[in-house]
Amino acid sequence: MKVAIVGASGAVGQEFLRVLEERNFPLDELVLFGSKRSAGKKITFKGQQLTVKELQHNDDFKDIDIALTSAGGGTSKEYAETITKHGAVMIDNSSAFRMDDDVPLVVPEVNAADCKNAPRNIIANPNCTTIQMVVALKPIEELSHIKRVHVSTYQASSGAGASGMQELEDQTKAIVNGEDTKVEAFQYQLAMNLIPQVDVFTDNDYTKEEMKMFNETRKIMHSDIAVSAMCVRVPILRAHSESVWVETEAPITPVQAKEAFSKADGVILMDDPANKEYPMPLFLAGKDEVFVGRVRQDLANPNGLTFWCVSDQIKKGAALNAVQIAEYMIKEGLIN
Ligand code: 2RA
Repeated sequence: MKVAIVGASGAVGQEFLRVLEERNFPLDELVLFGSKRSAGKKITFKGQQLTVKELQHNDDFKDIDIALTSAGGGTSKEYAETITKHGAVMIDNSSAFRMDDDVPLVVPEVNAADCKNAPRNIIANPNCTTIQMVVALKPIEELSHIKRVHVSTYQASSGAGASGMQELEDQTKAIVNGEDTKVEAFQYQLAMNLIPQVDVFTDNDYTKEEMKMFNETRKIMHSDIAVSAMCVRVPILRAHSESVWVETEAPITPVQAKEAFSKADGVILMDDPANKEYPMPLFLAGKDEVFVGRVRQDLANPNGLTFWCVSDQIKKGAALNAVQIAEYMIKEGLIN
């Protein structure tokens, strides 16, 4: 099994390497690709030093079985044909193909079987905020169909990559030292602040990030579920948090919900208010799962339930989900 990583030097690209090693992914060879600027960079994988190759329109993907791509939507669109024309399966972390009818959008815990219908050899990895939410919604949907969701996100600086995390760290140090802060990765200073804008605004005054949660959730869950999101950037390094309110067709009790969460794939229930036990991003960065807590009846809706969830944006929100898609496809004989 020959695997390529496109965007190897980026935050998600680096996480691909960690996840592939951590899960002892069955590969015989790993090839790294990047921009002209990254070409020649040395990256260590399993004690072996690999050199990043410049991504070009050539036959470099001739013997590649799986290409994990995270280099921006423009690059994914430009190189999809070059990557897949010899038969490689492209698991793409960008938003380029997520809403294409002939490209499955997959979270293995929710709709893994959709991988079986990928006529373009492209599988799209959903947006990080969508991934963690649908992993948590799946066990609720199995109890009673979810009609609508309201969600407020608390998104870490890692969403803007390594530069976003570095900017938050630098701003925090500058504030402590009484110095001016530099603002580049986000609309405003993030340290000591909350920014109610992730990505650009659309014509309905929702941001693109918020519309991703609306559109992607419906596609992944094959449902008419209506999602209204408020996506907020918060001064946290790399785990996203979400407050979620769901309305189901039939009422679900918190006891039923907690039992469902505790048995659900990819979910860890952390919910013991009496002992102040609930998920917090500070302690859950780097973990694989979606952590759920604060489960309770929605006082404002007899068919409503509310909960809180936390997950690592770079791991389950990007790299791990893509690798799990690859693992599923290998297990099902869709890649061999
Ligand atoms: C963010 N979900 O958090 C977007 C992109 N990763 O910024």
